[in-house]
Amino acid sequence: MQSIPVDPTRFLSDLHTLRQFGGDTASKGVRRRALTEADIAARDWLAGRMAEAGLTPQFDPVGNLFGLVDGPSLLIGSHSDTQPEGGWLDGALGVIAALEIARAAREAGGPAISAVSFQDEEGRFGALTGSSVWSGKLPLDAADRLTAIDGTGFAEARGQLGARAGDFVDPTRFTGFLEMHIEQGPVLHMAGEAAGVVTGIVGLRQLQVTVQGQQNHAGTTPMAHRRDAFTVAARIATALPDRFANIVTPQSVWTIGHIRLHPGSQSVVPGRAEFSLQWRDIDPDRLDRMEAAIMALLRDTAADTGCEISVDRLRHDLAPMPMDAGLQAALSQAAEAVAPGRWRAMPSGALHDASNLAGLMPVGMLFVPSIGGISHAFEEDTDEADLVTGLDVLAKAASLITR
Ligand code: HGY
Ligand code: MN
Ligand code: MN
Repeated sequence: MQSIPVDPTRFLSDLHTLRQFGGDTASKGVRRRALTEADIAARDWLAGRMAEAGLTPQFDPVGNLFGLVDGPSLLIGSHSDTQPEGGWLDGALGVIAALEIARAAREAGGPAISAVSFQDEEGRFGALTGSSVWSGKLPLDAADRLTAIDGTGFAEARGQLGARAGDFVDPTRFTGFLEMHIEQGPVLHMAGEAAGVVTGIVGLRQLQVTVQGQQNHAGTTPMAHRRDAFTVAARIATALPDRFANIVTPQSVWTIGHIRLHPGSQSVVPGRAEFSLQWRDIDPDRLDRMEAAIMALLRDTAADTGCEISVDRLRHDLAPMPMDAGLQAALSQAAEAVAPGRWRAMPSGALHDASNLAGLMPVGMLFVPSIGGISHAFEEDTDEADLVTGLDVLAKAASLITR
């Protein structure tokens, strides 16, 4: 089967170079939050590698970085920003695989392949912010009102791009989108398999919940007289499993990932607790039922405790998104050719920029194994042989798709 003649050594070398930007000294992990100095420096390096590969680098107004070929092309890519304590492969793998395949395609005289690194996939400001704005799902003025946990505004942060920022790239120039990504879960690694052809990406919803109790003295306030905002927040967190019992499946997930107590002093009963509550599922109807259960729980808790409980939608909803059947077929054919019998079709419990592009063009995703299923942590890793296998599958699939 014909493929694009990729260079695994060059691919791995670029992957390890990208890891240096914001690299942790004691692990392979990375700190490269969206639009920080490390992120922008990494994108400047990437733009240089794109130019050396004969692609035309173009930053758009929100920091998405494209490596373009003239005319219609298949777009391949992911994101190069990370979580606060990120793994070296989350996003970066798909960006460097895109660079290598686009570069090798140009060296071979075709097919026409462009590359992209989207901005703020990891939600320092919103959720999949760069691809949400680019795909038209999030208006730029709404994105500019987003703020990071440290109070930095998105408008202020993207202003650091300075003269780099060009126009938005027209999505209609692309014939489809492929994203390779680490699985970030345990399935492939536990099964000893090399590749996952993604069938669909979960939907996500997220609320910012504020519990307003009564700030008070930690020594003189009897327990029965307290309206302790943290205790009420904890009560909500521990009540969720029961409220979800008849709604969720083993694939449904919910997370309280960030909580802030006011005033945050050891000798003060916290008067206010603000926490994020995120839930995900592949079924939109189940997302609705989970939301109804959450709102009922918040109402009941407010009535029982006398605390005021309010919610804000932290980010725009992300609907569950099926992957294109044709691209799934090409990825499956390529996986069977490269790793016969060592691949599977599977859903994605993680979000990806591919979700945002699915409404604009045919979209497909490919997973490679995560050792121990660990991700969003410095320990995230994948055997280099599996990285190269993934690159070979992706290159073959790209060759099939563009034939
Ligand atoms: O949260 C996610 O699923 C993605 O990895 N940012
Ligand atoms: Mn990612
Ligand atoms: Mn991630």
